[in-house]
Amino acid sequence: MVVALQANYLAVELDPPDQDTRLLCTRRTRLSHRGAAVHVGDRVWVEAIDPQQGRAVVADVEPRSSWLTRPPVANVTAVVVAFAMDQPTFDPDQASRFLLTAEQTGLEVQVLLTKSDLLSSDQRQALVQRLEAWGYAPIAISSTTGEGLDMLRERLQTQALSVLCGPSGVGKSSLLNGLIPDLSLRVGAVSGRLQKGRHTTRHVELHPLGQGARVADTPGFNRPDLPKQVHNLEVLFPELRRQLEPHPCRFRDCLHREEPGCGVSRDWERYGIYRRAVEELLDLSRPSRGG
Ligand SMILES: Nc1nc2c(ncn2[C@@H]2O[C@H](COP(=O)(O)OP(=O)(O)O)[C@@H](O)[C@H]2O)c(=O)[nH]1
Ligand SMILES: [Mg+2]
Ligand SMILES: [Zn+2]
Repeated sequence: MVVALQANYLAVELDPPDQDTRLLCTRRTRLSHRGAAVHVGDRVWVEAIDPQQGRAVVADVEPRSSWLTRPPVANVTAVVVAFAMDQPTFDPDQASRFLLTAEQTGLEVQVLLTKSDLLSSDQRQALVQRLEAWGYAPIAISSTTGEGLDMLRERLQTQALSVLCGPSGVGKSSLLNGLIPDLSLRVGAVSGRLQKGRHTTRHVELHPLGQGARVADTPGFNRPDLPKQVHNLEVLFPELRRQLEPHPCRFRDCLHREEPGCGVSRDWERYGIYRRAVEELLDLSRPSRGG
């Protein structure tokens, strides 16, 4: 599996993960000629292995089972989305953009609420319940106190390849450092506004988490785009999905915007976020009126 891209080289680990099997690889020219891009997460065939130098050549790429564009990672099996309980303050709009992006993969989505040490237990519980009402089962976690780390490790170990995403500064790299003792990823300070947009995690790299499980830390970016298809939105909100599964709306192609007779309730926290997302996507798809 390709675990990192380093300039023109691919860092490849043999399966199952094992410390001593990392190979620095070039790629066969016919691979480049075929235009086959090789990405982190790809399963590849290597040849011309030089165990002394730890070198090899990538000869071919296996078909992908999934493909994430941002960050570019192949064969992801689960998406883990981290939000800070505080510092930075929980932002429901930003969180929803990350969650919609994660839901678009169709993969399992696990929510983490980080820096739980910064809130009182009442405040923590309120935030956990809020995310539960959104249809998630969040894990409250703190790299400072260690809360939730064991549960997270167990979850991740059941997944061949998890990707950890979320806004920058929420503590993703700190979490991985806590999970994988020898890792020492760079951790960024988030003091003040000047630090916004400064991302200390610059490349996607996969880290082993025991037998057959890997996790990727991802460079932070703070405002993912909305999904492109307005009619897909309803399936990307788990709490709306749950509402529609037993009682599908009787109108085909309904966008559930208070159309007379539409059965979708307005009584859920993110209804406003859903509505704004619908309007934004409809605006984008309208032909521009001059200018
Ligand atoms: N209070 C508290 N601070 C944390 C925790 N985890 C990370 N931090 C701090 O948050 C900042 C950003 O952490 P980092 O891991 O780089 O976040 P990333 O950008 O998501 O990778 C650093 O100053 C960390 O020391 C935590 O559990 N509790
Ligand atoms: Mg980081
Ligand atoms: Zn409807």
